[in-house]
Amino acid sequence: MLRKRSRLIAAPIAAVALTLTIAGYQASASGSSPSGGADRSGKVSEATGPCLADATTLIGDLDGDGHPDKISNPGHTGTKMTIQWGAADGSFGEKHAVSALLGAKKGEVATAAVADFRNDGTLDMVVNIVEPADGDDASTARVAEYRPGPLARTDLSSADARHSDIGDQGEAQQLRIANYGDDPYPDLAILNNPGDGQLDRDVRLSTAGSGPGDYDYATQEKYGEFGSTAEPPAMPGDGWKHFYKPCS
Ligand SMILES: [Ca+2]
Ligand SMILES: [Ca+2]
Repeated sequence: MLRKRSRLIAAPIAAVALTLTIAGYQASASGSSPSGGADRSGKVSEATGPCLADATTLIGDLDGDGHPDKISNPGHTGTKMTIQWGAADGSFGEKHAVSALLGAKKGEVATAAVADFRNDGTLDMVVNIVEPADGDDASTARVAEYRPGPLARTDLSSADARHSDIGDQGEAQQLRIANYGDDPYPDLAILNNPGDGQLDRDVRLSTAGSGPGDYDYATQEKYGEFGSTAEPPAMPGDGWKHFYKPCS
């Protein structure tokens, strides 16, 4: 099943990569400044769009000041994410733990995923903060939101934040970027503990207007996986790679 799907999406990915290459070439050919200083009318994000410094490090503007920031996501899990804000000279500041910026309290687990979920040129974030239950029943997230960029440096808030249902039916242990359906909108894979020893890969598909959508049974059947704490479901580790090319 998985093998069949990966074969089917190989050609579209190649096409997307080619398109990106052409777009990058046109951007440099038209003389856009790579520092992003001159043209602030939306061309900046094209010329300095997000890129991968390595498999777990995304370079892109998260706070909307026009300077790329460094987002590190060790292990792809979304639980150890750090951000270093970029300066005008291209350097990066000190590492801030996303959990601290989000205001996670003692005993809480903060999980985040960063991508341009609406593919509108701004990086966005999905956040989940939950205090895991110690019994069989899962607890509900204290904060579960989709936060379209740009985000505030101080607390990663967004003027357009909205509730996400990722924390309503279980404890999200991991949030990962995924590519389902091979469209330009990054999707979410959630390692979800719904209680009673179950551990599932839940999915949320993104659309142009709204970013990650709500739980949908048909989608879950198609892309999700049911597992247990003893046999956890497989989780994607290459989500960013589908949507962002290496920084050259
Ligand atoms: Ca920035
Ligand atoms: Ca966006």
